[in-house]
Amino acid sequence: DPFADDPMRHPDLITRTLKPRNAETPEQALSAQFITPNELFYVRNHMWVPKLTADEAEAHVLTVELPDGTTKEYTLRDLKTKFAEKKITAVLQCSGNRRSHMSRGSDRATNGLQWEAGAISNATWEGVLLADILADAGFDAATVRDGTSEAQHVQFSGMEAYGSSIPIKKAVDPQGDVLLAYGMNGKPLPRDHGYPLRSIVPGHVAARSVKWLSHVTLSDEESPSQWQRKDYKCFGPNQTKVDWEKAPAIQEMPVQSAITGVKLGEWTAQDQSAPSGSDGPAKEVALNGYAYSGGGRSVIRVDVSLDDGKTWSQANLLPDQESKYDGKSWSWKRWTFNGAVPLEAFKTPEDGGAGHETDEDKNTIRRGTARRPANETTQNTKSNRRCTNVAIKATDEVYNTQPESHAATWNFRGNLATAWHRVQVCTDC
Ligand code: MTE
Ligand code: MO
Repeated sequence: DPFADDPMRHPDLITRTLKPRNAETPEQALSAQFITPNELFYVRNHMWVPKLTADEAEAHVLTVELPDGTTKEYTLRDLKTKFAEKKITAVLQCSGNRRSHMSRGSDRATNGLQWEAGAISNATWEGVLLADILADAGFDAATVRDGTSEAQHVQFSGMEAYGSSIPIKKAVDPQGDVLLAYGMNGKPLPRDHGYPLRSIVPGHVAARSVKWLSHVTLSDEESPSQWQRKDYKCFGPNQTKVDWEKAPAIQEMPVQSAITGVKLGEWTAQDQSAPSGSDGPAKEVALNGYAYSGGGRSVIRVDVSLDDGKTWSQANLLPDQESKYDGKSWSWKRWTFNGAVPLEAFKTPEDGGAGHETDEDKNTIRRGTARRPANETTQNTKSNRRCTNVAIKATDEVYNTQPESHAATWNFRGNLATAWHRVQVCTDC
């Protein structure tokens, strides 16, 4: 059993598969703090977890290979003692984050782990800049700027066989902040997150942040691995013939957001300033969640709709210390919203409403976007239960925003599920 030596995991992580271990951060922990605690950071492993003692870790060798085939070796000790340490607070998000929303929201299955909104986390990473190591190994970054570089890609290989690559431009960009990290939130990297060394590629899909890193290879080609060439790409919703070679590998992430908490409160007389303009009774609702965009683009606004997308208000972006690195923003933003859903927004399915709950408590919500078919009958006909969808979407600093429907961006691998996050809320009217 290659997984026999896998580490112990926190029981609150939501396990999707055990061997290899894939587990998401629970919703509450996504919004409870700006920095995700190490033990609740989501885990995405394609294989087993390499095991090194502390001594083996210090002696762990990173081999850097230049385009002419020459190599230079660095032990972890070398990296820690001979180069300036840099700390970067950055999100990692799997390309499959919210995949289950895409499957349910488009009524079309997708291949892959059916993540909810927890295949994303935020941490402060300690390490050395990849650009410093490449310079020390003898690579001249000026050749990238003047277009004479032989190397177009930096390939990363992990000890267990996983590999992927990033464009050389990102690797040598002084504002790229690509790290070779040995620390996570002030502690050595946990085994699940790459002990003793991993790459951290801020703003890019987490598949490029290679754990248990042992080789860095400069090449005119992308990593030959299946995870670079035959995975982590998107195709059109109705494209039947896919040409893996033609589609670019996902690198920078698009804008994303999710609702991680919903609480219904009392019935109140509605605030006159509500966008619906209604002054009838309304149900208090408190929402929270995260928003993030790739490429260092910061989220500038999160919009909330309490009536399934007809009218919108703005959420509060929390004053979390936003680490801006030369104008780049690698972290998520947390947001909160307090509002009231007007009575008339709650609909029964017969009204063409958002669905009909029969078997849950008053203040619970049903996750995702799945709607029951209109012709579905319900056992509990006495219920006055009415439902509506609350929805959110984020906009980043270049005014990219999230698409309305998953159907529009559906792809069979279920990558980059970034449609509005809709959550059904129900109450007895
Ligand atoms: N690196 C190695 N060596 N092996 C892996 O399976 N998975 C990748 C990336 N790096 C992976 C890897 C993927 S797809 C993701 S989403 C992130 O690691 C997850 O990082 P985490 O487990 O620290 O959250
Ligand atoms: Mo991933």
